[in-house]
Amino acid sequence: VKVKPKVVVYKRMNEQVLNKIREMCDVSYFPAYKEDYPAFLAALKEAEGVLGAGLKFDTALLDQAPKLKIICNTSVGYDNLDIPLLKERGILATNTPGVLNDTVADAIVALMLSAARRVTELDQFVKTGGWSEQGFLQQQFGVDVHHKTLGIIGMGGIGTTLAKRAYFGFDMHVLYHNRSRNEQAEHTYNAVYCTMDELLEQSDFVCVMTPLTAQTEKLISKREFAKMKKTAIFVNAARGKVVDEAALIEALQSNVILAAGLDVFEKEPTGQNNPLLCMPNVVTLPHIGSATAETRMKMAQLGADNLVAGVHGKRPLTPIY
Ligand code: 8YV
Repeated sequence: VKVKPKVVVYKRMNEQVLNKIREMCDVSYFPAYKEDYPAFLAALKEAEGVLGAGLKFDTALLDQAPKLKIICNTSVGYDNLDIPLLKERGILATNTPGVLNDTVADAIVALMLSAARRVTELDQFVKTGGWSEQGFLQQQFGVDVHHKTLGIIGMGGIGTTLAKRAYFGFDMHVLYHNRSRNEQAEHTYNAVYCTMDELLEQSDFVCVMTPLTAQTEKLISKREFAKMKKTAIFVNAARGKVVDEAALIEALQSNVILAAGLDVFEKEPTGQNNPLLCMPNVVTLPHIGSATAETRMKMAQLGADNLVAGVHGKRPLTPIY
């Protein structure tokens, strides 16, 4: 009888996907691994593959997983992995690119519109009885999105999908700054490649969508906010650490920019004492950019397919290297 390779799944996973993995692997499932860490480590010690998101696989943890052949993220971001270290140890690594582009781009548009039209603030205004006959309707609220300029920092899969929505859905003028040119976006959405400063100075909406790397940590800081328009709306659905959060707080408090829409934070979950949570012109989401039922299913399925392939000596579908 062929022995099934041992794997660890350390993130809550759809039962249907889990059972598909169980057909091919001996699964140790930890939907809340921190609550049962000794058992998690014991399983990791025997595991040839792991599936989940967000857990930092540093040297210390890898030393406790001597049989590991593959680490599979159910996320497009892989800042929890030290790729050179994994290469050195001959451990494969995979992520889930592409399947979440539309869902995350939708969430970014939701943040843009909510911040521009002050949806969360005005929703509370109505629900707490603020809407009365006395003169409310004479006041102007919010700013337009259509026909404005959107600056995308990081024109990868999600950025390009966002550019499509902005260009075709809202008649926006799209600028972008990227490590390399994106001819498809330029041709299809008339996106204009520009320097970081040109983008910051000309954009009404600034959206950062880069991966978190040593080069992008605190990429957007005091200097960048100062370059933005006073009417600029800043959106981050990448990683919190791509932004100097103290500089963002200061820029909002001193009206250097108008508003922000944030799906990610330097520290997650972000504590109640974070000033960003007390600002009416800041719309916040709990890192749910990709978190729709349909897309999380696709991410889980892709992660599972990578895992099963990797522990059976086959090339995974979406390897990082
Ligand atoms: C993940 C994300 O769901 O894909 C990413 O990189 O940030 C989200 O889609 C999150 O990282 C873990 O659940």
